[in-house]
Amino acid sequence: MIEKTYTMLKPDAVSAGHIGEIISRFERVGLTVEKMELSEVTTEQAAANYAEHEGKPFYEGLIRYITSGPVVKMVLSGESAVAITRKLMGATNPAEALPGTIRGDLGLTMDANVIHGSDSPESAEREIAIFF
Ligand code: IDP
Ligand code: MG
Repeated sequence: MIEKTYTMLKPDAVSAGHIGEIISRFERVGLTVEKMELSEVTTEQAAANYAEHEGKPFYEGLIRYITSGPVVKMVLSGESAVAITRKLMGATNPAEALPGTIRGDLGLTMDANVIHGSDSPESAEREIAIFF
């Protein structure tokens, strides 16, 4: 099914100059960039995006990190866009992400794990409304 997903290149990806590399990986599998913006995330947007994690020990650090510098916000579309994007991203912890995945190749820590991607079409719809 053709669907949309929300993807965000985190501050470490932008400061390390990995924007082009990551977008290339998505384009290579046939996903389409529908919308894209480089800007900072507000505290309100961060809290809405990560509402499911409120109260967890890493929550405050996560909000601080995602608001610490410019990010690239994107809407990608294509066949199974959510699942394909998650597969290309790799495991949440870069130490466990396989080589060949975005986090496995470019990530170092749980905070600086390069990229956010929606985990379901429903999350994608909610997250796109937060950022666009
Ligand atoms: P995801 O980004 O792979 O969907 P989630 O579990 O939704 O992973 O967590 C959101 C973000 O919160 C992660 O990308 C990571 O940056 C951070 N995070 C998740 N779990 C931990 C943890 O146990 N310690 C520190 N940071 C975490
Ligand atoms: Mg998640």
